[in-house]
Amino acid sequence: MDTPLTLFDIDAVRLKADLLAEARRLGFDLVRVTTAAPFPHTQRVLEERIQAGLMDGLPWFNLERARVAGDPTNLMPAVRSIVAVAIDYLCDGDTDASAPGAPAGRVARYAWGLDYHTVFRQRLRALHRWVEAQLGRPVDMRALADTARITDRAIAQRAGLGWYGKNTNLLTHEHGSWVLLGELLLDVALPPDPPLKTHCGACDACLPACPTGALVAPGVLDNARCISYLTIEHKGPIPRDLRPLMGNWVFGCDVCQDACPVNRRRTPSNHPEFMPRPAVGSSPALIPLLALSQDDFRARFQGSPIRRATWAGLRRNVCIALGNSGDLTAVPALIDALNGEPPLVRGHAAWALGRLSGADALAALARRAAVEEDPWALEEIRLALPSGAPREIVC
Ligand code: B12
Ligand code: SF4
Ligand code: SF4
Repeated sequence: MDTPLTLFDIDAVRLKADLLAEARRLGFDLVRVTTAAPFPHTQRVLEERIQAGLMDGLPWFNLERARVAGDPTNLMPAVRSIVAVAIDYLCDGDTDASAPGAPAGRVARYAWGLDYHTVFRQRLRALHRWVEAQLGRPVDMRALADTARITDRAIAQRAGLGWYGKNTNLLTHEHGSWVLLGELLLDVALPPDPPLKTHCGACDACLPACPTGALVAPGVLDNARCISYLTIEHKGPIPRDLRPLMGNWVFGCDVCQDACPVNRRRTPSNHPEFMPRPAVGSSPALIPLLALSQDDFRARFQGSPIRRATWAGLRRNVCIALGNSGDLTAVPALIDALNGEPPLVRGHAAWALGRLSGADALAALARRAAVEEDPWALEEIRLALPSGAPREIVC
């Protein structure tokens, strides 16, 4: 009969040392090990945040998820150890040179290159195959990176990869918070590493830096106010009061990480997989993005995290960034969007035109008001027109 692997079967200390070296060879920048013990504190915090409405907007982030995340055996009953890994994604940026001087957006650094889920999955599976080869038998495993009901930061924190920052990100001594996290759950017992004793101390620079006030207390994020949530996960209209605060972020947000002293003076790792791809870039020209067809969107963002925003969602974000740009050269493209599809984009184009204002913008809004059939888009047009302006004229 098969027995689970234990310390009696192998020299676990040697296996762990070799596994850490292999993980680095495969392209992980940091790797440590923790046990498969439950995470009761994490589970309690998740439940409290959900009940306080701080995870609102993410319907899948529910009490059942918190319960599953509280114990790794819920995902893999045979788990004995968790190998926590991190990859540094800090790279030198570029700018979209296709239209110098034209309004440009900002993309969060983690999304400049390839989708990290793919990168982690391939490397974790390679690490799993290596463990099997070492042990000469099949090894039960789960390879995860943002992909299951588990709290990646809690695992990384307990394994000692880093500490919880007050901006809620996991900070590491070696790479600041510019790391993405993943883990390999194994049925092999390995000696665990201790957590770090480091914390943020008296610093709280990230809290006032957040443009939308989403960091409501140290280590506490109000999801529904976070630009990262709004630009990536949220699929409907963006609350009007938050739009002016979003600046030119069109996918994700790095403000609370840029404000962090631990992140300063970091040398970019420039790992090729996270370098800005020509089709995406770190600060893409906005006007061409607004004109993308659905097919163009799919082709341009193939293999990029940006696909998650969806065609409509990304162009909604572009409208807001253009509205915040103060750049009147954006008016013709916004007028096209005001008369295009879908209503989500029309409504945000109306908001942007109202914010940029000018005779052409206001005339286009008045013309569209006469024919708009979507009630929400029509309301946005009405709100965008100055009070007293003609609303049903055809210019
Ligand atoms: C949901 C989610 C989001 C949501 C909500 C974020 C949130 N409230 O956690 C949104 C869409 C907003 C988001 C945004 C981002 N995300 Co995200 N996200 C996740 C996801 C799927 C779950 C996170 C989670 O469980 N949140 C619930 C909260 C309560 O958990 P927590 O933040 O870990 O909470 C701990 C601390 O608050 C701590 N704590 C409790 N009390 C206190 C008090 C103090 C003082 C302190 C210091 C700490 C502390 O204990 C808690 C429990 O362990 C994970 C992947 C995963 N499966 O884990 C990625 C993940 C957290 N995201 C990641 C990234 C990169 C980002 C962004 C940086 C992307 C971007 N540039 O736009 C931003 C960062 C925004 C921010 N300031 O946190 C990385 C984080 C890497 C890192 N170095 O920390 C992860 C781990 C994905 C990955 N596998 O790499 N994300
Ligand atoms: S990612 Fe941006 S919006 Fe979200 S908490 Fe950080 S600074 Fe605030
Ligand atoms: S800015 Fe200061 S408080 Fe915020 S995460 Fe960085 S070190 Fe911690």
